[in-house]
Amino acid sequence: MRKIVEKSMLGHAWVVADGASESFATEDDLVKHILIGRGMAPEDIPGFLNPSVKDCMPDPFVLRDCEGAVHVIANSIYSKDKIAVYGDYDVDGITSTAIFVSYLRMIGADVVWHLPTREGEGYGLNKEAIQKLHQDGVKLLITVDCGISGVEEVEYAKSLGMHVVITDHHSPDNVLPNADVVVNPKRTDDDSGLDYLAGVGVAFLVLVALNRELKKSDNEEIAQKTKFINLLNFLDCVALGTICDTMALVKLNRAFVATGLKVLNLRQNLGLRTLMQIARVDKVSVYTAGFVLGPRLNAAGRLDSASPALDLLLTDNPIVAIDLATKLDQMNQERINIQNSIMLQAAELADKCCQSGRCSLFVCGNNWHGGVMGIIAGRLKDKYNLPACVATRTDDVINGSGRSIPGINLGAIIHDALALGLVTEGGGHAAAAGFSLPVSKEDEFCEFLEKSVREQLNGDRPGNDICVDVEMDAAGATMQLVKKLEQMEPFGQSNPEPLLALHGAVLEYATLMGHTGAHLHGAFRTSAGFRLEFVGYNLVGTPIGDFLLDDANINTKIMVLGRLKENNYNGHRSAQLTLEDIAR
Ligand SMILES: [Mn+2]
Repeated sequence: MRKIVEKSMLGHAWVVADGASESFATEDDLVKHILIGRGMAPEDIPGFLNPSVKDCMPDPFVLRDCEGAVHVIANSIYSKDKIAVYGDYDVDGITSTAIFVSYLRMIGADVVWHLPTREGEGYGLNKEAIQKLHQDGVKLLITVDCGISGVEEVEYAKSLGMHVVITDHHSPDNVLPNADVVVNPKRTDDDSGLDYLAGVGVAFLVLVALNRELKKSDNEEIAQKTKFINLLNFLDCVALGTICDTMALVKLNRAFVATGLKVLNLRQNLGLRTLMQIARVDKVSVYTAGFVLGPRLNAAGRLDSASPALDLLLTDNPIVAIDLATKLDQMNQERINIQNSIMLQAAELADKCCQSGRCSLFVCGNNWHGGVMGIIAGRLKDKYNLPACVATRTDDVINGSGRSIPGINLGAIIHDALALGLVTEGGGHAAAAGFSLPVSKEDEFCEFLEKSVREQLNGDRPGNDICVDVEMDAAGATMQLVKKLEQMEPFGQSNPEPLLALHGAVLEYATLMGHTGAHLHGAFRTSAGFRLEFVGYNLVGTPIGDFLLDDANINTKIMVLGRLKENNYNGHRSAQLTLEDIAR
């Protein structure tokens, strides 16, 4: 890594990967340089630039026990058993349930579903729900995006005589549930290399395998039905779940999302089409999937039950779709209001926490709404660049959610805390985790979190360096460059939009933008003599905002850091820099 700026206005060092900054003969090479600078092997680049499900799709049987799952499910279908799909209240869980239920309905199976409530039931399998399903005559229980830690619950379902197929992508504990079959790429004995899939990605692969099996079936009626099924149509849901679960958009995930966005934009799913209309989404991108559609699908589960979101994905009635989409839109607004009021309190506590010199944040309030803990933890993590846990205290119990920064495995910390008895329930991934503990353990947990984070940091403070993809003259920031960089789409987790450090930008003007007074826009002049327009979100009140809005700095030559996008203003297309930092 080569340092190009020691200390920017926001206090960061800017570094570029060696090799990424070499002069490039053509712009094609620029994209290649960026990818190599990000650590990609040259031979992987062509596949990356042309993501196709056909090329990336493995035989689903590479997933450990996928074959077994297909047999158990197919047998239930042949015997006309009642099947329950058991999911989760977040977008990944809802979309997983939607594709499984849709498929089983298409094939003519007798299928019901269950999504637990966040507050009443909590994440994962629970015995009350299993008992209810059993009473309703369910013979086969299929979990999606959950189930891997339900050892006791699976035991219970088996004792009632149910068959159980687990499909999940969460990290297993030491003991796997004693289900008929467990499909989970994170099983230690699974060597598919597909551990980066979302729950909906795992569910999709099982469906691909199941469909292939049923096609060959002796049962004419079922084999006939498979002829009318095109599983690629489910990729709208697969893309949504993968994006909203913030999975890395690499390999098969990248192909799922690239193709899934196309399916989303065909607007085949009535519910999603209606939600797009109500949310005024013209074209779905990773951004709109993650920040416009996702929050609306999540909103119901945050406030109450996620069922309306699943109903929306499954409905074929336009009146019902409008009704549900409107309801989700309103619930999302309600969620934002709740979140904003809690955010004010949480930010104050986090400030104190941070001033004490901690490397981890733990903030807890009385009777905060549990459904927004994860979102607030994410905001605090971004603001302070520290792993953040946000929790609500109700009676004697604390329930919380955490979000972590690269390099700190929060899921492992929660697992350790569970093993030590500091939390009563908990689990998660490196970047996100959830937990519950008694109030009496609050201080001890808070200290354990700090100690564990410090151990993982190994004496460092979380990195303050910004990795730049390309260092170049501002004169190169043109529409041609934007078009080249678009080859790297879809952007998202593990594939951010390229970050450019541009030399020789001369400030022409800057002014406030929008009604909140937090954003800026303006223009730089470049050595080529043209204007490069910029926008800066939430920069007012920062050293950058102060610099740009000071007329004394007009005509000053600076280095600017940002991402280049196409700006379409009344049909006039131009390259526009989303400004993130400045160096003198
Ligand atoms: Mn998930």
